[in-house]
Amino acid sequence: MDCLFSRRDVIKTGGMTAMALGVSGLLAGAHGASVESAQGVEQGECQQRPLPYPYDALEPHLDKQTLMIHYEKHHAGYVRNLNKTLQCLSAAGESGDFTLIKHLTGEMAFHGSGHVLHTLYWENMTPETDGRPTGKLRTAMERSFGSLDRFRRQFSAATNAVEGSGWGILAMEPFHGQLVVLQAEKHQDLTIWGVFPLLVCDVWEHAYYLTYQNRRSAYVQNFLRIINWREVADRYTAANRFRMAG
Ligand code: MN3
Repeated sequence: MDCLFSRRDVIKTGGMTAMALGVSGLLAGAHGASVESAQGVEQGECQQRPLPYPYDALEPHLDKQTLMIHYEKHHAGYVRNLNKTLQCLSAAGESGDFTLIKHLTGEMAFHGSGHVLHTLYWENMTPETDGRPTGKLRTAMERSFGSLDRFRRQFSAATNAVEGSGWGILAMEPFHGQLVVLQAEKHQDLTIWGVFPLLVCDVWEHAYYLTYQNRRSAYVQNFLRIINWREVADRYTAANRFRMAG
């Protein structure tokens, strides 16, 4: 079965390229075609990439137990359920029985988005942060938000205010080339179609509750201290290749 993050994606070609592949792979899975196999990627189930650092590497901001449970149980669960869903969609395509198509399509959006966002989340954090955005990413952030400080305040406010379980997301909107801050409820709701996520912060309680309990804003504040801005800049560079701005 084709899938959105197969083993080949571990060979990093830039975060956004992998994510763009992921989106095509997801669609390919839904339609039974095989985008990645056309590029030589082996067939197989969706897989998690290896965590790019040890479980305790982000302490004291994120504790070892939280990371372990989050990666091995929560993220892995989305991948497992995505694989099941893609198998069911493939079976539906073969049999022509689309009785469950509404359910399956919703499941694919939920688990597929969960898998994509967690993959981005692990890789946009680092124990060795480079401090702050630089270069073209910084220029774009200043253009879109006024200043880095205003970005920080908007991102924090939006992320803190996500209703229920969800994500805070810095994204590039390709039609106008603007950077935007979005909230995602669950994993898949409230997006602007076509945006490329550059920086994502998981605010499901499983991401922070062991250390922070109900203090989501303290978690978000510390999350912003462990950003891999180099990775975010790489995603921005890759996203710019998809700009549709006039
Ligand atoms: Mn999570």
